[in-house]
Amino acid sequence: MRVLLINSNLKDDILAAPPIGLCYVASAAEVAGHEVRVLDLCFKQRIGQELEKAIIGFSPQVIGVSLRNLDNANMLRPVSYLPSALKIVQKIRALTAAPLVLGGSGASLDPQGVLEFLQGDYLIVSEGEKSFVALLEALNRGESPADIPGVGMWRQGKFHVTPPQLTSFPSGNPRLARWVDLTPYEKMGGSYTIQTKRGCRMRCIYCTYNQVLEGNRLRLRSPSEVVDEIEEAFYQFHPEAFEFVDSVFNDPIGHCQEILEEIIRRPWKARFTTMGVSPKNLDSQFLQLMKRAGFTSFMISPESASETMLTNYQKGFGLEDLLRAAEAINRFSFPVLWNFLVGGPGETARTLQETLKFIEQYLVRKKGPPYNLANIFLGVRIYPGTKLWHIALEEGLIHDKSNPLKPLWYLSQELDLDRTMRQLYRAACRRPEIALGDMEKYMPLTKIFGVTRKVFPFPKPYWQHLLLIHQILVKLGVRSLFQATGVPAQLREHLKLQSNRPISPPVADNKQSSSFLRN
Ligand code: B12
Repeated sequence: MRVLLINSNLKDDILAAPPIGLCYVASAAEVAGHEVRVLDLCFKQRIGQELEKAIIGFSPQVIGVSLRNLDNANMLRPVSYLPSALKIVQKIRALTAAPLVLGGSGASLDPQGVLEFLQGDYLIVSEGEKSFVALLEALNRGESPADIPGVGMWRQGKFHVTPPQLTSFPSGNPRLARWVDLTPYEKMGGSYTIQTKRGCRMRCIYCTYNQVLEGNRLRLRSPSEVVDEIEEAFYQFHPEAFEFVDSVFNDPIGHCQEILEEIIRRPWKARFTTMGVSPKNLDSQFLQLMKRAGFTSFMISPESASETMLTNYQKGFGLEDLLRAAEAINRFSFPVLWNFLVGGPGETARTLQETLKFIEQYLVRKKGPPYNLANIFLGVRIYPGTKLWHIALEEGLIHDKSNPLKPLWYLSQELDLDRTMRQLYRAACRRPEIALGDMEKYMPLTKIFGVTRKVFPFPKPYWQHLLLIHQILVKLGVRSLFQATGVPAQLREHLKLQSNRPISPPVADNKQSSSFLRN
């Protein structure tokens, strides 16, 4: 069949992410004998014309659209990506009657809601390779795909979905650069992305990885296969850096070490980064291995530095692990982006103070250049299928008709919002190492890095330079102006509206929970 796969993610700033998931699906469909084309709409100026060109010239028999993000999961600066995705789908519908299949992490988080909102014909929950290929075969034979694992669709007016089967890593090399032009991503400081495993065995109460997206059964790729993929890309496309996109890069530690050792054994030298490093098993020896393999930066998400909150979030590590990791990190010169989540169950002014104290004690380096940036988000996004969803239901923060497509937030009722905002702003105005979620409004300005890169070739990834920008802003006193008055009142109003159960439900009654990946 002629299959057109479209990336609807238009986020084109320094966090631009090449659509690796869509490439996995494209490669699987091609291997199965289909004629496949990929249209990446990120960085495109004229979306309508791009769609016309791709659809009219090719006459696809099936169209797949990836929805990576529903929103930016940031309560202080909420942005929904659904309106732009809807416009893309509407344009596609105006151009062709080909069946439209939705997929991607955004689509998997609320399959029924997304299928309904984006008016798709089918939706693939969780990983796409096997389910999408089976769906194509069923459509080709004129059969119903209703029994294929991971397929969501309308049946007799009702939403029907079958649980996905996540038993092994379903494919090898997604051949990212075969499908997508990585040049604009590289200009924005992006990297060639690599996945070494699927599944996450952590049990963080708010997280979707182990519940909804990848399941909690680890499915590891062989280290040599992973490094072969890197090697092939290194010689063919010469990317400036590679980025591992695993949920948690260093779990299981043995598998991760084997990959790093295999990289070290190869004759080339590449640069690496990743977003998913856990403080558990993070010591000087491991960091040394990362450095030898070519790591130059990474992200880490402890979410809190309060023992109470680490327990409440079920992070799977304690304060001792975190302090040991921070001390080890400070012995190296990696730029590190630390993510913190303020406001989960049990958060109080005291637990927040413990986190801020940790940041001041461990992330503000006493001597030498600063390398740590603490990114603090207030409010925890509540996703269906997670433990936090049930906690929020019990506490009345959401109700049984809550619509997950609208960002829903958990904010500890033990927090005084006015005081919390003061605590956060004061800390952020004092320390350039602290960025608050509302700084995301300046994210589009980061495109300047892409424009000026020839004159100022800053090292990549560009997020590490946010620290310099914050330093300048703090010195100039500009950061104190950011203190948005009225924010606590707005947040309170949002939470009130969110907890009000509507008289007529916004979503159909036959809604199913997407928690079927839970063991
Ligand atoms: C790594 C990562 C990042 C890295 C990306 C680095 C990079 N260069 O790519 C960084 C840290 C930069 C990042 C940033 C953000 N992220 Co992020 N990220 C992830 C993470 C952990 C992995 C994504 C990934 O690459 N997976 C590997 C690929 C292979 O998997 P996949 O995309 O899901 O694809 C499979 C299926 O979905 C499906 N599929 C995919 N497309 C299609 C299409 C069709 C047609 C079909 C049938 C199937 C299909 O098949 C694929 C193969 O099996 C996910 C969580 C997760 N575990 O998935 C969050 C996640 C995607 N991120 C999320 C968010 C919110 C963001 C940000 C908006 C945060 C922010 N405020 O800035 C930004 C957005 C960045 C952007 N450009 O879009 C959310 C999205 C949920 C939501 N609320 O909408 C997630 C799900 C985490 C969460 N909170 O649950 N992220």
